[in-house]
Amino acid sequence: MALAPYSHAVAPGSIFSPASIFSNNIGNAGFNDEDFRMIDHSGLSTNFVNGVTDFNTYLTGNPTHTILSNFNEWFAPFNPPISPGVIIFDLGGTYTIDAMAIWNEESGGVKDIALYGDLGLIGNFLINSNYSYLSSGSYPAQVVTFTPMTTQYVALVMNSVWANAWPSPSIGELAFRSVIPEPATYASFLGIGSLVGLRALKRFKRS
Ligand SMILES: [Ca+2]
Repeated sequence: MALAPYSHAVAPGSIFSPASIFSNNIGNAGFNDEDFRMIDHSGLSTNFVNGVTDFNTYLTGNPTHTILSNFNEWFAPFNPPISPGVIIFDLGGTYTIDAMAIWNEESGGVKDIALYGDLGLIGNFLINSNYSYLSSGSYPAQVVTFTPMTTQYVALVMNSVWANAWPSPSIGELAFRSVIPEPATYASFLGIGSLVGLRALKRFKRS
């Protein structure tokens, strides 16, 4: 199953998944572990609505991801021949993002990653290992924040993984936060609105 590309309204500060996987240079382990398992909300303890649910509120509730891999997590083939692995996500439209929540798989999760958007490097990040969550049956999200970038595509470059060497990178789920406009944006908008209102009022008085 492939997720159809979509363009949707995204509320400021909301959480949303990429619409589709644009490319994946290291492939999938099997039919139960395809790459879209990390963008289809599978395995999450509580769900969210793309572009509607508030990112910060949702993450404050500590949503976790199951360690059961089948139909829930992406796994690359064992010992993928290409390094680094690069997965490019299509957000389904052009959005401004400033954070990513990642539920990093507990045994073969990614470690040192770089994110790139349409305008270049978003940032380099160390993603934690959640290996200790094997016994609990689920693992939490890690949130990384960065300078806002307006982009349609996000490339995730896997420079290293937590498991030994390069056996089988894996991610449970990831999603992004849309940017809340700066107060200055609101102020300028209100300024324009006031100016228009003033002109309308003057016209009204003249009539
Ligand atoms: Ca998942």
